[in-house]
Amino acid sequence: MKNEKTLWTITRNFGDSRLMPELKTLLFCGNGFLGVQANAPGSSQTSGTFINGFYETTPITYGEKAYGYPGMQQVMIPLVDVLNWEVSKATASGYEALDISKGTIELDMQKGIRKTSCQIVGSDGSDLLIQEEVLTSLVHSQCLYSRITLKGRGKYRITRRIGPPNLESKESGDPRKMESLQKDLFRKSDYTVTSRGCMIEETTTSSNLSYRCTVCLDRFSRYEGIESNQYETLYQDIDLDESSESSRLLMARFEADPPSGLPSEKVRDEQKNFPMDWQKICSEQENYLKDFWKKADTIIEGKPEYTRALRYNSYGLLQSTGTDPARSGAAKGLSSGGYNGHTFWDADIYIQGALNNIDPRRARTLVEYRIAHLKEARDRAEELSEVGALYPWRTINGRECSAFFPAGTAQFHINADIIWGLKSFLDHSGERDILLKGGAEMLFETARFWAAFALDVPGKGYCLHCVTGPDEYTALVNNNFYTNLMAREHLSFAHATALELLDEFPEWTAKLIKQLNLSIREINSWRHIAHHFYLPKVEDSLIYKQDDSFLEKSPWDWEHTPLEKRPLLLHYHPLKIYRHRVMKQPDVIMGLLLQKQYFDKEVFASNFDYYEPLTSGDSSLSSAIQSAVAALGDRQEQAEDYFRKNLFLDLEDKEGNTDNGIHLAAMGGARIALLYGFAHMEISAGVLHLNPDFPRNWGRISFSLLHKGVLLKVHYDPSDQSVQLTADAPLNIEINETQIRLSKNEKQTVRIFQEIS
Ligand code: IFM
Repeated sequence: MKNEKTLWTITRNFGDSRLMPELKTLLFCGNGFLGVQANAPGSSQTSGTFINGFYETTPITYGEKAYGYPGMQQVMIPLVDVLNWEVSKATASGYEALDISKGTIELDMQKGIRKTSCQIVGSDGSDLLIQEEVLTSLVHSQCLYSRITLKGRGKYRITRRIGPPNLESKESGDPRKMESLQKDLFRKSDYTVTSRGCMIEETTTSSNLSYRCTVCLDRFSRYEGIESNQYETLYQDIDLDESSESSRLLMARFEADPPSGLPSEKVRDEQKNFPMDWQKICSEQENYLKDFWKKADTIIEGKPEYTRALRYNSYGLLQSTGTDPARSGAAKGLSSGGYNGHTFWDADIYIQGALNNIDPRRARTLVEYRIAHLKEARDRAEELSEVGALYPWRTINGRECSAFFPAGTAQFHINADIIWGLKSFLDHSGERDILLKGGAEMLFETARFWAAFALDVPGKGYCLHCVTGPDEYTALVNNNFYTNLMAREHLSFAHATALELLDEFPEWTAKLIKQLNLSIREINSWRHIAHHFYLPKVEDSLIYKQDDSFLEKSPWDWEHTPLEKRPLLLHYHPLKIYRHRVMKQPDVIMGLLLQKQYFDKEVFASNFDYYEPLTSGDSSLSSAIQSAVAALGDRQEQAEDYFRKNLFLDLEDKEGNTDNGIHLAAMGGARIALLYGFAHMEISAGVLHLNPDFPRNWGRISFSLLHKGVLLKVHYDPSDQSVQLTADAPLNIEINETQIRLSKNEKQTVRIFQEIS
């Protein structure tokens, strides 16, 4: 077993004062509200700083525009950079910048701090250690800290340049990157120098959003304001002739939508109360994380790299999602502006799916974000001449901004994904009050969409025509299996929930039904449609068809597709790809996984085997699902291969695009594969079921999960297939079909016997 501490840290080296591009995002720090990329000292690279959901809008230019195409793009934009600094040494003739070109950068996931260290030899031949610690507070979410410590001898000056971000992004032709931005992002920028730092307040040109950043130094020697659009330069002096080590702290407090026109005395007053006690900030951060890891940590004995990678993936979820329903979880989290900072179904399935039993507060926030945008979803349904509510495929502010409808708006499954998120949140947390706080309304309005959209085709049942499923290498098809299956479940759940609510809260529910102009007849029609939904299937076989025509298409010619032409989406016109039986990401098996209660091992195995060779894996959302379904189908070797591929996607930059941002869906996918796949987790009739079957070559596996507020700890030993369980409150649970009643803190061990195939 590696040294315990190294399993909590991610460490990388840098040289020439430059970070490798992927390290900026891999080692970002965030707290759900604020995100800041990794920086190297003395570097001209700016580190992107993001407020979750803070965006600018730009018009979308179409060659040929049709009715209902979104008009405006939303782009999460980088804000003022406060992590640009260098150190200089006092000499007889002034200050001389030190050449800090090499160093080490380490992300500590237990402490919640990123530390950059550079050891240099000063001009007098003595050693000087320079360290920066960066912390985005999980307790004070508006606050970002940078603390610089020098160890050595001499007099030094830290120069901090509080400046605009570098907007060098070029048109790349890669849809996964951030849109290139124009320079005049802000129509208004105010800079105020205060006695302890400075304040920057900016308002975007088109979206008209404002933020304020108040920078505060603990020991502030003097300031110098330079040209207006360069913001400020701040100095902190350190005299190491008096001691051999000294630190200087900077705090930047970011507020979204701040009260405007704050008088400078008020700023000064506020600054006095800013949390600036470093020891306290660190211990608050560590305590927060202690609590998080109690629920989120997974240890796989004998596989230290897996343990560390699992921690990194869960940590990424924590850093990129918060507790403010105005902000969701973007595909790249808060690590970059990749995918323009948009929220996709990644948030409802992969991110929330993982957070449901680690951090219900964050999971709930993701549901609340959707509820908060029901109005925009209703407007969109109306714009498309549909009924009820239709959520956007990609968005920040709740409005659709996907310019390419075949792989955008046509992914109608987003409605059912959001409701899968709602249902799974309810199953895990038991917080049914969310239904009364907008959840039921969202559920009913989105169900209405399906009820009107589905067409009853004689001989088949209810069909969905002209839709795109999760597999973006196939578009605008009839009866996509995933979409039909998820819509069917959505309608059943809406019907069942309406009846339950009528029973539990008759008056409240009757009022809602009236307000939505619903009727019991309409609600009952949801059950009828669900019962008669069509699922495409190959006759006399266990194979489900991806859609009505997919299996008839000609196979992709892999033999003549050189590696340089991968991923296909960057080298072939969509129409070429759409005509072939090739998949970007799992579709049928994803549906089987999310509705696993309806299928058995043989179905998982057959469909996994059938679709695996057709899946190009060009999407980072693939491996986790393939791992989970392989595990459910008892394909242990493949399950582990895909698990590993997914787990190290960013840590090893497997797709060569981590510089565009981390892949938050894959990060959530790691836990999904672990629990829904290897541990066969399911909740049925309110009871948690587990049937762990981890690879036999793994050592003991320890993981925890929260079920309706109860913390369950599970230790599974593959050598004798025993499961040891403890819970911090009484809990009923089923292990491999054996019902168990756990009393508070009681330890129980259960032996399970998996069939060896
Ligand atoms: O949501 C995904 C989609 O499924 C595939 N393209 C990338 C999106 C963001 O991760």
